[in-house]
Amino acid sequence: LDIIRRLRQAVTNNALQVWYQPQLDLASGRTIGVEALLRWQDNGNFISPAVFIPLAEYSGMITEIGHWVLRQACADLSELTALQMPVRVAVNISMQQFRQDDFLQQVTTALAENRIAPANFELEITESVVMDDPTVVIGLLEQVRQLGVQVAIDDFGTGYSSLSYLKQLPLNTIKIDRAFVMDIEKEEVASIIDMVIGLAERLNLTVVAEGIETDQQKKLLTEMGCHCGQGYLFAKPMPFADLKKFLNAFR
Ligand code: G
Ligand code: G
Ligand code: MN
Ligand code: NA
Repeated sequence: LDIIRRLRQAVTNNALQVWYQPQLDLASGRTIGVEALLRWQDNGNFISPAVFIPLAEYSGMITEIGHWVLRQACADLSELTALQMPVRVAVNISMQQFRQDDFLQQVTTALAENRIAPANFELEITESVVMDDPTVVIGLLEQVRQLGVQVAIDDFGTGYSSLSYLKQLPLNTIKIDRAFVMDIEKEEVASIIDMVIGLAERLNLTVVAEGIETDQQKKLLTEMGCHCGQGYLFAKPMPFADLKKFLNAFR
Protein backbone atom coordinates (compact mmCIF):
# COMPACT_ATOMS: atom_id res chain seq x y z
CA LEU A 1 0.00 0.00 0.00
CA ASP A 2 1.48 3.28 -1.15
CA ILE A 3 0.00 5.30 1.69
CA ILE A 4 1.65 3.07 4.29
CA ARG A 5 4.98 3.51 2.52
CA ARG A 6 4.52 7.28 2.57
CA LEU A 7 3.56 7.21 6.23
CA ARG A 8 6.71 5.23 7.01
CA GLN A 9 8.71 7.86 5.13
CA ALA A 10 7.01 10.64 7.09
CA VAL A 11 7.95 8.93 10.36
CA THR A 12 11.56 8.50 9.22
CA ASN A 13 11.81 12.09 8.01
CA ASN A 14 10.23 13.47 11.17
CA ALA A 15 7.41 14.95 9.10
CA LEU A 16 4.57 14.31 11.54
CA GLN A 17 3.46 17.15 13.78
CA VAL A 18 1.65 17.39 17.07
CA TRP A 19 -1.04 20.07 17.13
CA TYR A 20 -3.03 21.15 20.17
CA GLN A 21 -6.67 21.98 20.81
CA PRO A 22 -7.53 23.98 23.96
CA GLN A 23 -9.96 22.68 26.57
CA LEU A 24 -11.68 25.52 28.40
CA ASP A 25 -13.37 26.10 31.70
CA LEU A 26 -16.78 27.13 30.37
CA ALA A 27 -17.55 29.63 33.14
CA SER A 28 -14.28 31.59 33.10
CA GLY A 29 -13.11 30.93 29.55
CA ARG A 30 -9.68 29.95 30.86
CA THR A 31 -7.76 27.21 29.11
CA ILE A 32 -7.28 24.39 31.58
CA GLY A 33 -5.86 21.82 29.23
CA VAL A 34 -5.01 20.94 25.66
CA GLU A 35 -5.45 17.78 23.62
CA ALA A 36 -2.50 16.68 21.51
CA LEU A 37 -3.62 15.72 17.99
CA LEU A 38 -1.35 14.25 15.33
CA ARG A 39 -1.09 15.93 11.96
CA TRP A 40 0.45 14.57 8.76
CA GLN A 41 1.04 16.89 5.81
CA ASP A 42 1.69 14.79 2.74
CA ASN A 43 2.63 16.74 -0.41
CA GLY A 44 0.88 19.77 0.97
CA ASN A 45 -2.33 17.93 1.86
CA PHE A 46 -3.31 17.10 5.41
CA ILE A 47 -4.28 13.47 5.80
CA SER A 48 -6.67 12.99 8.71
CA PRO A 49 -5.51 10.88 11.66
CA ALA A 50 -8.88 9.18 11.35
CA VAL A 51 -7.40 7.76 8.12
CA PHE A 52 -3.75 7.19 8.99
CA ILE A 53 -4.02 6.06 12.64
CA PRO A 54 -5.85 2.87 11.59
CA LEU A 55 -3.13 2.31 8.96
CA ALA A 56 -0.46 2.90 11.59
CA GLU A 57 -2.20 0.33 13.79
CA TYR A 58 -2.53 -2.16 10.96
CA SER A 59 1.14 -1.82 10.00
CA GLY A 60 2.44 -1.77 13.56
CA MET A 61 3.90 1.73 13.18
CA ILE A 62 1.55 3.05 15.86
CA THR A 63 3.90 2.04 18.67
CA GLU A 64 6.74 4.14 17.29
CA ILE A 65 4.44 7.02 16.36
CA GLY A 66 2.65 6.92 19.71
CA HIS A 67 5.93 6.94 21.62
CA TRP A 68 7.06 9.94 19.61
CA VAL A 69 3.79 11.82 20.36
CA LEU A 70 4.27 11.09 24.06
CA ARG A 71 7.78 12.56 24.05
CA GLN A 72 6.83 15.54 21.86
CA ALA A 73 3.86 16.41 24.07
CA CYS A 74 6.08 16.26 27.17
CA ALA A 75 8.75 18.42 25.54
CA ASP A 76 6.12 21.00 24.54
CA LEU A 77 4.55 20.97 28.02
CA SER A 78 7.99 21.50 29.49
CA GLU A 79 8.38 24.60 27.33
CA LEU A 80 4.95 25.91 28.37
CA THR A 81 5.86 25.37 32.01
CA ALA A 82 9.10 27.32 31.55
CA LEU A 83 7.02 30.13 30.01
CA GLN A 84 4.78 30.12 33.11
CA MET A 85 1.87 28.76 31.05
CA PRO A 86 1.44 25.26 32.40
CA VAL A 87 -1.70 23.46 31.24
CA ARG A 88 -2.76 19.85 31.34
CA VAL A 89 -1.77 18.01 28.19
CA ALA A 90 -3.91 15.06 27.07
CA VAL A 91 -2.51 12.46 24.66
CA ASN A 92 -4.58 9.86 22.77
CA ILE A 93 -3.34 6.33 23.34
CA SER A 94 -4.23 3.45 21.04
CA MET A 95 -4.71 -0.12 22.18
CA GLN A 96 -1.48 -1.52 20.76
CA GLN A 97 0.52 1.25 22.31
CA PHE A 98 -1.18 0.93 25.67
CA ARG A 99 -0.56 -2.81 25.83
CA GLN A 100 3.15 -2.66 24.97
CA ASP A 101 5.25 -4.20 27.74
CA ASP A 102 7.23 -1.01 28.27
CA PHE A 103 4.37 1.49 27.99
CA LEU A 104 4.47 2.59 31.63
CA GLN A 105 8.23 2.92 31.38
CA GLN A 106 7.81 5.12 28.29
CA VAL A 107 5.47 7.42 30.20
CA THR A 108 7.70 7.53 33.29
CA THR A 109 10.78 8.34 31.22
CA ALA A 110 9.06 11.02 29.10
CA LEU A 111 7.76 12.74 32.25
CA ALA A 112 11.08 12.54 34.08
CA GLU A 113 13.22 13.72 31.17
CA ASN A 114 11.03 16.79 30.80
CA ARG A 115 10.42 17.37 34.54
CA ILE A 116 6.66 17.16 34.05
CA ALA A 117 4.34 17.08 37.03
CA PRO A 118 2.34 13.86 36.42
CA ALA A 119 -0.91 15.63 37.37
CA ASN A 120 -0.44 17.87 34.29
CA PHE A 121 -0.41 14.86 32.03
CA GLU A 122 -3.48 12.93 30.88
CA LEU A 123 -3.92 9.78 28.84
CA GLU A 124 -7.05 9.51 26.67
CA ILE A 125 -8.28 5.98 26.23
CA THR A 126 -11.36 5.23 24.13
CA GLU A 127 -14.22 3.17 25.39
CA SER A 128 -13.41 0.49 22.83
CA VAL A 129 -9.89 0.09 24.26
CA VAL A 130 -11.37 -0.47 27.70
CA MET A 131 -13.91 -2.97 26.48
CA ASP A 132 -11.37 -4.89 24.42
CA ASP A 133 -10.09 -6.50 27.62
CA PRO A 134 -11.51 -4.76 30.70
CA THR A 135 -9.57 -6.76 33.29
CA VAL A 136 -6.17 -6.10 31.73
CA VAL A 137 -6.98 -2.45 30.97
CA ILE A 138 -8.26 -1.76 34.49
CA GLY A 139 -5.00 -3.22 35.85
CA LEU A 140 -2.92 -1.03 33.56
CA LEU A 141 -4.92 2.06 34.44
CA GLU A 142 -4.38 1.36 38.14
CA GLN A 143 -0.65 1.52 37.44
CA VAL A 144 -1.05 4.73 35.43
CA ARG A 145 -2.84 6.24 38.40
CA GLN A 146 0.01 5.16 40.70
CA LEU A 147 2.23 7.42 38.60
CA GLY A 148 -0.10 10.35 39.34
CA VAL A 149 -1.03 10.66 35.68
CA GLN A 150 -4.66 11.54 34.83
CA VAL A 151 -6.90 9.26 32.80
CA ALA A 152 -9.72 10.32 30.48
CA ILE A 153 -12.21 8.07 28.73
CA ASP A 154 -12.61 9.38 25.18
CA ASP A 155 -15.60 9.26 22.81
CA PHE A 156 -17.80 8.37 25.74
CA GLY A 157 -21.19 7.02 24.76
CA THR A 158 -20.18 5.71 21.34
CA GLY A 159 -18.95 2.31 22.44
CA TYR A 160 -20.40 -0.42 24.53
CA SER A 161 -18.84 0.18 27.91
CA SER A 162 -21.08 -1.18 30.55
CA LEU A 163 -21.81 1.04 33.50
CA SER A 164 -20.51 -1.65 35.83
CA TYR A 165 -17.00 -1.19 34.39
CA LEU A 166 -17.18 2.56 34.59
CA LYS A 167 -17.34 2.35 38.36
CA GLN A 168 -14.20 0.16 38.48
CA LEU A 169 -12.11 2.31 36.16
CA PRO A 170 -9.61 4.64 37.79
CA LEU A 171 -10.72 7.70 35.81
CA ASN A 172 -10.44 11.45 36.22
CA THR A 173 -12.30 12.64 33.13
CA ILE A 174 -15.17 11.61 30.87
CA LYS A 175 -15.19 13.14 27.39
CA ILE A 176 -18.67 13.38 25.90
CA ASP A 177 -18.40 12.57 22.21
CA ARG A 178 -18.99 15.24 19.61
CA ALA A 179 -21.85 13.22 18.10
CA PHE A 180 -23.93 13.92 21.23
CA VAL A 181 -22.97 17.58 21.51
CA MET A 182 -23.91 18.08 17.87
CA ASP A 183 -27.47 16.92 18.56
CA ILE A 184 -27.92 18.39 22.04
CA GLU A 185 -30.95 20.35 20.90
CA LYS A 186 -32.81 17.05 20.39
CA GLU A 187 -34.63 16.13 23.55
CA GLU A 188 -33.58 12.49 23.64
CA VAL A 189 -29.91 13.37 23.13
CA ALA A 190 -30.10 16.08 25.78
CA SER A 191 -31.37 13.52 28.27
CA ILE A 192 -28.43 11.21 27.53
CA ILE A 193 -25.94 14.04 28.06
CA ASP A 194 -27.75 15.03 31.23
CA MET A 195 -27.49 11.45 32.49
CA VAL A 196 -23.76 11.25 31.71
CA ILE A 197 -23.09 14.51 33.55
CA GLY A 198 -25.07 13.25 36.55
CA LEU A 199 -23.15 9.98 36.49
CA ALA A 200 -19.84 11.84 36.36
CA GLU A 201 -20.86 13.97 39.32
CA ARG A 202 -21.68 10.90 41.38
CA LEU A 203 -18.37 9.28 40.45
CA ASN A 204 -16.54 12.56 41.12
CA LEU A 205 -15.24 12.87 37.56
CA THR A 206 -14.63 15.90 35.38
CA VAL A 207 -16.70 16.12 32.19
CA VAL A 208 -15.27 17.59 29.00
CA ALA A 209 -17.76 18.13 26.18
CA GLU A 210 -16.18 17.71 22.76
CA GLY A 211 -17.01 19.47 19.52
CA ILE A 212 -18.80 22.55 20.87
CA GLU A 213 -19.48 24.71 17.83
CA THR A 214 -22.28 27.08 18.90
CA ASP A 215 -23.13 29.38 21.79
CA GLN A 216 -26.39 27.50 22.19
CA GLN A 217 -24.57 24.18 22.70
CA LYS A 218 -22.29 25.83 25.25
CA LYS A 219 -25.28 27.35 27.06
CA LEU A 220 -27.21 24.08 27.24
CA LEU A 221 -24.14 22.16 28.44
CA THR A 222 -23.45 24.77 31.11
CA GLU A 223 -27.07 24.59 32.30
CA MET A 224 -26.71 20.82 32.61
CA GLY A 225 -23.67 21.26 34.85
CA CYS A 226 -20.87 20.56 32.39
CA HIS A 227 -17.82 22.64 33.37
CA CYS A 228 -15.33 22.06 30.55
CA GLY A 229 -15.46 22.07 26.79
CA GLN A 230 -13.46 21.76 23.64
CA GLY A 231 -14.52 22.76 20.14
CA TYR A 232 -14.34 25.08 17.19
CA LEU A 233 -16.40 27.70 19.08
CA PHE A 234 -13.29 28.31 21.20
CA ALA A 235 -10.37 27.13 19.10
CA LYS A 236 -9.46 24.60 16.43
CA PRO A 237 -6.42 22.35 16.80
CA MET A 238 -3.32 24.48 16.10
CA PRO A 239 0.44 24.13 15.79
CA PHE A 240 2.46 24.54 18.99
CA ALA A 241 3.72 28.00 17.98
CA ASP A 242 0.10 29.20 17.66
CA LEU A 243 -0.86 27.58 20.96
CA LYS A 244 1.79 29.65 22.73
CA LYS A 245 0.29 32.83 21.23
CA PHE A 246 -3.22 31.65 22.16
CA LEU A 247 -2.28 30.98 25.78
CA ASN A 248 -0.31 34.20 26.02
CA ALA A 249 -3.25 36.28 24.80
CA PHE A 250 -5.52 35.01 27.57
CA ARG A 251 -3.33 35.30 30.61
O1 G B 1 -7.81 15.76 14.98
P1 G B 1 -8.85 14.85 14.34
O2 G B 1 -10.27 15.13 14.68
O3 G B 1 -8.72 14.81 12.86
O4 G B 1 -8.49 13.39 14.88
C1 G B 1 -9.19 12.28 14.40
C2 G B 1 -8.96 11.10 15.30
O5 G B 1 -7.59 10.72 15.37
C3 G B 1 -9.41 11.36 16.74
O6 G B 1 -10.32 10.34 17.07
C4 G B 1 -8.17 11.22 17.55
O7 G B 1 -8.45 10.54 18.76
C5 G B 1 -7.23 10.41 16.69
N1 G B 1 -5.86 10.84 17.01
C6 G B 1 -5.32 12.06 16.82
N2 G B 1 -4.05 12.09 17.28
C7 G B 1 -3.79 10.86 17.78
C8 G B 1 -2.64 10.26 18.41
O8 G B 1 -1.60 10.88 18.65
N3 G B 1 -2.75 8.93 18.76
C9 G B 1 -3.88 8.23 18.54
N4 G B 1 -3.90 6.95 18.92
N5 G B 1 -4.98 8.75 17.97
C10 G B 1 -4.94 10.06 17.60
O1 G C 1 -9.71 12.02 20.06
P1 G C 1 -11.03 12.51 19.55
O2 G C 1 -11.84 11.55 18.78
O3 G C 1 -11.82 13.12 20.64
O4 G C 1 -10.60 13.69 18.59
C1 G C 1 -11.24 14.88 18.59
C2 G C 1 -11.42 15.27 17.16
O5 G C 1 -12.49 16.18 17.02
C3 G C 1 -10.19 15.97 16.61
O6 G C 1 -9.90 15.42 15.38
C4 G C 1 -10.62 17.41 16.42
O7 G C 1 -10.00 17.98 15.30
C5 G C 1 -12.12 17.26 16.21
N1 G C 1 -12.86 18.42 16.70
C6 G C 1 -12.64 19.12 17.82
N2 G C 1 -13.53 20.10 17.99
C7 G C 1 -14.37 20.02 16.94
C8 G C 1 -15.52 20.78 16.54
O8 G C 1 -15.96 21.70 17.20
N3 G C 1 -16.12 20.38 15.38
C9 G C 1 -15.67 19.36 14.61
N4 G C 1 -16.33 19.09 13.50
N5 G C 1 -14.60 18.62 14.97
C10 G C 1 -13.94 18.95 16.11
MN1 MN D 1 -9.34 12.38 22.06
NA1 NA E 1 -13.44 11.89 21.22
